[in-house]
Amino acid sequence: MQSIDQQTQVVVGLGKSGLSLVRFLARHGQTFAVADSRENPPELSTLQRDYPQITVHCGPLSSELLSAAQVLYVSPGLALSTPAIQTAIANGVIISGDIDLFAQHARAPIVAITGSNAKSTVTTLVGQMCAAAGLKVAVGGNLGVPALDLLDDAVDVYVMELSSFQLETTSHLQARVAVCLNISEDHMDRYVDVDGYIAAKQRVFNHAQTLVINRDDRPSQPQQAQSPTISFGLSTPAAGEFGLSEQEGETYLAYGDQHLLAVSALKIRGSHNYANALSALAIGTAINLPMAAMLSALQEFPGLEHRCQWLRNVHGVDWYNDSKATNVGAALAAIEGLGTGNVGKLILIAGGDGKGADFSSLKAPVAQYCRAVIVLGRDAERVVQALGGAVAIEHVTSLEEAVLAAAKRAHEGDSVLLAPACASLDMFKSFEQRGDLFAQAVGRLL
Ligand code: UMA
Ligand code: ADP
Repeated sequence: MQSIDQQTQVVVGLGKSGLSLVRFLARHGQTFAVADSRENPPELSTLQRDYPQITVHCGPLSSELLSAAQVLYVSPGLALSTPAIQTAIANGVIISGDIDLFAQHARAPIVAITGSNAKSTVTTLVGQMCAAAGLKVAVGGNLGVPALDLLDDAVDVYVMELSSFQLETTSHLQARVAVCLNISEDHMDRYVDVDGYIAAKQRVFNHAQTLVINRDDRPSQPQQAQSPTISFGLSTPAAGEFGLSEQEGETYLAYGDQHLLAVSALKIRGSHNYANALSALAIGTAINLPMAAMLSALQEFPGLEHRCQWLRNVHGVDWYNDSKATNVGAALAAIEGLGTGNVGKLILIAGGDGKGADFSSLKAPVAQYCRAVIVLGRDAERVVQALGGAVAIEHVTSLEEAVLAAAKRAHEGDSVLLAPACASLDMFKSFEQRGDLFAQAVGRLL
């Protein structure tokens, strides 16, 4: 057993990231301890089975242990404001995380993708573009495989989804390309104010070689850009920019004055998804992917499950599953994204665990694009209050009921959209379960 004062490094947190750190540090023959504030962290049994020699401290974090370290590798789920971590910082302990170590050991360029929404969609799409270009690509981070588990000298490019939590502990990213896709309020239970949240996201740009910038979204842009930038947005692009361009009644993805692909050729729907396609093209351009490979991947991309996913058409009504709209920004994007292109109206299904969010920004787009809103879940009444009579409202107590209510209210040409603007945890195990149950109920419609 190692004593506390021999430990110069402590892995704080024993979930997925913590275990990936343990594997990495052990593989490199390093001495370290592990601490987790939970009595029984998720990866404890794996650690005890595979690394019985490593000291683990479970239960309330000890300031003494953490302050005696030189470096803490803090897991993303733990706030840096945690008192024992703050004491360690005050004692001069260096704070780092898995992404820092990953970046220091990656031998291939890193594409770093953050933002409040669309990270998983764009990360997956860029990964598919790289594969279509014949590159050996590793995709992960906040999505899927933890960063350190991706390290492999045979990889040509890493495409990484990064959360604000991961970026907080990252000082050495130096991405080949960095993007913050968009900013809308989220995780306000973790940050003092929205500025703290934005500052964490903006760390993605630190020492990046090329910055990809959303020209429609000021808060997502770096304060000052010293590196070359490529912008994307829904307006007509200037030379060197990505945007949308109209010709003979058709809307095209465009690069400067070059029309690339009609949006009608995409499988992903809604103007927010056009922005996602444009951001992926900008990222791919920054790493010199051939345009033909990018466009072929883009045309094939069906989108991810539970993200504005088209399910079926029943009696002239399209049904969409956007269960991943767990915050107001994502729901707004879906309502506006589908609403603008639609001939009919939307029937919105919303509500759940609102995480203390302010729903008032839903009122105007709901009034403009929706025929009715079906509400359910713990914060249903808060959604109703925020909508302030903008549209017809119906309360239900289950998703099954919501589907039947929406089917009754929809007219031919309308779309029904599950975009709850809320987390699912008051009624479901996860947003995936909520989306699956919705899809099953829609599948049963005759
Ligand atoms: N926790 C404690 N005590 C500890 C350590 C953690 O109570 O000592 C709690 C945290 O408060 C949190 C939970 O344990 O509620 C998980 O935290 P973690 O840091 O151990 O999480 P990991 O299992 O390492 O998973 C993390 C990401 N999770 C979070 O950031 C909360 C995963 O993203 C990511 O896939 C994984 O690392 C690999 O990189 C998930 C996520 O929800 C998908 N991310 C958030 C999001 O997308 O909104 C940011
Ligand atoms: P993340 O990984 O950032 O959570 P996802 O790709 O999983 O991103 O999508 C999360 C939610 O954001 C989904 O509800 C999706 O429909 C919505 N969304 C997709 N693109 C955008 C966009 N450009 N702006 C805002 N919301 C978006």
